[in-house]
Amino acid sequence: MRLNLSSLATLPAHVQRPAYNPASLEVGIVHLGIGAFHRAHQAVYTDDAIAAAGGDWGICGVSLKTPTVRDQLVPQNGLYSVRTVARGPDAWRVVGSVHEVLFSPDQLADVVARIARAETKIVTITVTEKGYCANVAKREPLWDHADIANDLLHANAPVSVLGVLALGLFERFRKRGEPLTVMCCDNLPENGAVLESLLHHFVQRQYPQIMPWLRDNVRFPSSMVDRIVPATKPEDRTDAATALGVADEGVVRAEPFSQWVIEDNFAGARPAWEKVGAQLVADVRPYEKMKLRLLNGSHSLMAYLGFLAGFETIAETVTNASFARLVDALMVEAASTLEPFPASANVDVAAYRAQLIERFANPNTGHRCAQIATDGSQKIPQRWLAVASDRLARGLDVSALALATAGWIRYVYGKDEVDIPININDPLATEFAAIATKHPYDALSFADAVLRIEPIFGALGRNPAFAAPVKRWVSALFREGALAAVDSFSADTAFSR
Ligand code: CS2
Repeated sequence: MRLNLSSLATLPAHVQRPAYNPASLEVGIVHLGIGAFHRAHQAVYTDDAIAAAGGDWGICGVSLKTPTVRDQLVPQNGLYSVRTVARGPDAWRVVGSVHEVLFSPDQLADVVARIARAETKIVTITVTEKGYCANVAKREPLWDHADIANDLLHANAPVSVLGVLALGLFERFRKRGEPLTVMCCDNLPENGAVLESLLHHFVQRQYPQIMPWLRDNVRFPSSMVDRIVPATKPEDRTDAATALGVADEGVVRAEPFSQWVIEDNFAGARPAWEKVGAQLVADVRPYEKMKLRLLNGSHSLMAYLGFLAGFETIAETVTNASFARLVDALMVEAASTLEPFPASANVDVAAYRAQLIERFANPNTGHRCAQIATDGSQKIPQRWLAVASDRLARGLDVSALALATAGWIRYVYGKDEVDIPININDPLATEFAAIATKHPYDALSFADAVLRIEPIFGALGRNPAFAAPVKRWVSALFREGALAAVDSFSADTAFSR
């Protein structure tokens, strides 16, 4: 038996299930990029909001790159379970908000029709940082990126998120042109403004005739999303079968914590997300900066150095005392660059930091360093390098950030500490491999060449106040390994306090 609308009634009592009839929903939201994160985050808020306040907020989930999720969820009528991995026993719930799942390369016409339908009020997006095919600093598409180049040439067979969205918007404009909200839910600073700019640039080239409508009718609120959602493990499927009594191919695992801060800037109606824990605010920037620089910054730090030191997961890494001190030092550096929150927000950065350590240390999350280590070229600019630039501009030191950056550089060298190749999953992987081949085991020249990759480092890579300590740490990492380097950093920090 499979989880689906007919088996829903057979679920054991301990499994939370939709407090409404999922079959009766109409689609009000199109979500592009229906991976595990969306299913454990926005879809859960929407499930709760429908239960709390009703509304036709069914989600049409779209995959752009692989049909896996569609193939898992269509036989289940969109239903799937979320396994919440706390320190105590797991909790299971079945989510009913996903109404339909499409794979855009196979079902493009349906995707476009969904975006164009008047009943669709909101498009949300999680395609990861690299999915935008963008120069984020310039807020412009990478015009020579293969996917963007394809979409400019074949407007009716787009493969990129910008191409699919532009085609859907063009169709919406041609039909009745109702206003629409498009909300980015990826870990990018000012993600709404970035997406708006990317899309405007793209549409300007592809469908210039809709620009006035686009400017006046389509809103791009920013949002800060947070929940640690590791990749689903094989045991999640076996355990789901036991917990639910039916098979669930779409199960996702997630930590108990969840946060969603949304800029209150919608073109039309939206689910009552504020009734179920989301915060609707005038300005998301202070929240997103705190989350990106403290949570994601620490994550990336642990991912590279923890991996090199031989740790499998974030929890193992953060429970090592030297790593804990390094994470703390990175958070101190990052915290000094945050923006003030409005007094009414009631945010306590010290408590937030302590809570992060608790979350990282949850032994049941099973969040692998190797998973977070992917796509570093797309992540480290907003997680670390912006922090380093801010601090250097104020004459402050960048000790922990320099070691973090060195850890990433050592990682993209592509061989671990016992010379086993590392599978570098990054859009710039070929570039890193070419640099490594040119400078075999030459820590300084390798580091120097990587620091000169302009799209990642910009001017910071040429600033000796940053480059010099980074290079020193890269040498130390090649010489002594990550564990020894982190130990010596931690000993120095302890000494200097
Ligand atoms: C992680 C994030 O994979 C990564 O890069 O840092 O996915 C992180 O788990 C989420 O942003 C938490 O909200």
